[in-house]
Amino acid sequence: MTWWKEAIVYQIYPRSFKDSNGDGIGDLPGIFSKLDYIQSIGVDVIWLCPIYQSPNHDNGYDISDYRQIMIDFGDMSDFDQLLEGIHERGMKLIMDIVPNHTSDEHRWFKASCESEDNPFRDYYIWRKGEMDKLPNNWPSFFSGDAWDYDEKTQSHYLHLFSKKQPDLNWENPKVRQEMYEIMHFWFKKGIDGFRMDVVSLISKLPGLPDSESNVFTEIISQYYANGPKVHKYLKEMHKEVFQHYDCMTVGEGPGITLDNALNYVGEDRNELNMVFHFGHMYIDNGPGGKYDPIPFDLVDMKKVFNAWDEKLAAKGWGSIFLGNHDFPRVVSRFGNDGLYWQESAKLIATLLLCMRGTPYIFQGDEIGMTNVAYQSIDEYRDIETLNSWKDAMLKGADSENFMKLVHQQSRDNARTPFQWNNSRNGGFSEKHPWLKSNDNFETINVEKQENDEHSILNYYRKMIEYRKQNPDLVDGNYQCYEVEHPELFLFKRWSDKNEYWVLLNFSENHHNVAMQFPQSISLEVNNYGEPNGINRLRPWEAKVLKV
Ligand code: TEU
Ligand code: CA
Repeated sequence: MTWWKEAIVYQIYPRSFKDSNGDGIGDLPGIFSKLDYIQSIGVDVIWLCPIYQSPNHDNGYDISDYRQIMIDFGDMSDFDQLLEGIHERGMKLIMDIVPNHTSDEHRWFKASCESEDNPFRDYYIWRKGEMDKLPNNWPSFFSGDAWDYDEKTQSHYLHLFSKKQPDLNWENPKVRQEMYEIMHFWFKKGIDGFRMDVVSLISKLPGLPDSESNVFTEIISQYYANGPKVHKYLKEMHKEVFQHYDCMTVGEGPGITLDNALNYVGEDRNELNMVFHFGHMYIDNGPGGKYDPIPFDLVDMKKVFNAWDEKLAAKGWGSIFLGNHDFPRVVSRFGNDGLYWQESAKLIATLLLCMRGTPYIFQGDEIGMTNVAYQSIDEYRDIETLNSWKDAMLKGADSENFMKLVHQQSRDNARTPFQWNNSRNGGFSEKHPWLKSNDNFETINVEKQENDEHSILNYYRKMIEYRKQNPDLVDGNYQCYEVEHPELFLFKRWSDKNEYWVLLNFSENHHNVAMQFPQSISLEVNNYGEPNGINRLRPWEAKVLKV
């Protein structure tokens, strides 16, 4: 099996992982100092969120120089040391690259604004016209319009994200070459692959037509994603860059659906190894998006997993994730962060590590970090949260109600400082961190869980070890049972040689599993200390059985 199929990935949000120099911001030496910890979890690949030079309007997803390290995070020698430390421990590193847009402070964009005949003009997407007449009706991902006006040349430029993130014009072959050279630059340093930010959006619809939908997820899939040349570009990228290295590629793919996924990851396509799709991540979004939520339904989630597994089974490969730096904490969102915090965090680990595909663990989920609820909007830092707040207040929303939504949905839920121990700021930093620590660091932290063999952390270690010893869990067949059951997620994994059953109770209720298991079945992993009958499931109980 290829290494990236067997791998388990650990995602680091550098700003929030570990501060080494007391400025309140996580950094590369901080990560370096924790490599033994990361290795001890048993993961194989580290995915680093962007660490390039950036004015940090969107925490590094607005890059102003793709070949420099962000000053807050250290310098190139810190990077080289980190990469060496990762490789010395037998792990690999994938970098996060943002090919769809740059910062407005990137020298390309500054030049592009200079004049209509500047050689960099066509690096971006400009439309000449009057200030209050927008080129089309597209909304940005971060509230407001996807266009901003530049007086100097009396033109609008397109930005699908914030106005400080102008979209690049991939039609321009020079833009594509620049991006390929940047990738070579990092591969030559020895990195092992890329996670590619919103790569599904790089090819724009010809003529940039008005959207006829008001439902944001529809706008993404019908107007922003999967443009007519996206596969041309990805094949070119593969030919120019990826095929020269033994690397792993995963494309972040808002708008990628079951119907077009294989065009990106089909084995015969020479494009990407994997994509992140959002089928399950947008599941509780209403028509207005994440700040218009609808109740989460386990049956819907199972159907998403089942359909994607089936789609990719024969000639593709999936990525399995339940959270990242853009979503609420998994235990708060899909589990129970109150009475059954411990059990449900372990249940989520069981799901992640028993599915077919490459699992991605987001930092802190391995200790069950939870959502945060700051009192005031002033404590929040995330641009999406702050823009949504402003937008809602302008529209006259009730601030108390909207604050509840912020507590539930904000991306800052995932970005609070990592909780290492019960000292000041959870051991993340000596100084006031850039984003306030979650108050619960005294009860939820690494140090405490290291000393408890039944901790969530030690369960992750056990589950990872178990997956490694039972590789049929990586690529064996998958079948879900009792799909319509609203509280149980039951599935079988098997090969010619082995058969596994995974029983997950996503509720506080006791359940009996109707299945008849053979006498010879054994209980291999369980998130409760004391075993009970094979068919019985206690609240949030998770079991892995082997025939
Ligand atoms: O995210 C793209 C994306 O689809 C998100 O905007 C997502 O829909 C939203 O955050 C859910 O609330 C990527 C990065 O992961 C994100 O951090 C960046 O802000 C964004 O691209 C722009 O680069
Ligand atoms: Ca620092």
